[in-house]
Amino acid sequence: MRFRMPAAGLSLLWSCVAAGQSLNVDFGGTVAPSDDHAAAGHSGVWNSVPATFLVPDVLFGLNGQPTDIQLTIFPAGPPSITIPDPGTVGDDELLLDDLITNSDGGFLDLIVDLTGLENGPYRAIGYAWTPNTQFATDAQSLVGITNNNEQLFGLFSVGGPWPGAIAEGVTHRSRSLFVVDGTLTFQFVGPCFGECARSNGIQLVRIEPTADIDEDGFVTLADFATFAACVTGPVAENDDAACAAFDLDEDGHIDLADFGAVQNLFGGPA
Ligand SMILES: [Ca+2]
Ligand SMILES: [Ca+2]
Ligand SMILES: [Ca+2]
Ligand SMILES: [Ca+2]
Repeated sequence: MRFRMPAAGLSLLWSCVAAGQSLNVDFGGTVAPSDDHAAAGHSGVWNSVPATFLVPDVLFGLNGQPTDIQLTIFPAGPPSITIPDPGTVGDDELLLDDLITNSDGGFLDLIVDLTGLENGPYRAIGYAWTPNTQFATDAQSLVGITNNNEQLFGLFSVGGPWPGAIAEGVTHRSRSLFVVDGTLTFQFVGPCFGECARSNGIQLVRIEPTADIDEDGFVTLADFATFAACVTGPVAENDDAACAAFDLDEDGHIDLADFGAVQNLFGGPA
């Protein structure tokens, strides 16, 4: 049996999220995906960044309200490119068939910095798909996402033929992490021995204390299955952002107090 979260609570959550800090950004081209395109994150307004040197002064949250988030891209200068892929259509095409690149900049990578974020847990998504028609289908880009408090975090490969839908490891990489100083950095490295780093877009999902780990709008056994692995006890700090949705009393620990609250959500609306 599934229980839907209270509608009023959900709309309140969404208004908080939007004022807070979930974000959709499409790179390349002039037409962004429609507002109901969730891709690998959440549906809502897509900001359009047509080229590395055309970053808007104001970025909008999922509900269209302005945010304090600032985005900078290095190197800024190379034009965006469009690489039509016969498989992608509609909103997938608007997101993935165009991209920003460092390809005539002579730099090893493409860096996208976000500042002005609320500190807290996020799921960050970086798209770096290589459309099939320009490069070999096994051409891989690399994506790294860091909170800038880490000296080094790994780069993970992205690429392959269009799988028919947006897919982790093929079109993008995602990572749950804590923002600790208001900043996040995406690093994209291309398959052309340094040059031709590219990105199709990025998404940020602010992780809220809803116990809805899989973000499907319901609190079910599927979410609860991961609770035990997330328990820190009342003393240790939760250092796994992917578990932060279980910290219902927002005290930094995931313990029996949260367990009781999760059970109440599981019971559906009062
Ligand atoms: Ca296409
Ligand atoms: Ca794009
Ligand atoms: Ca769920
Ligand atoms: Ca807690």
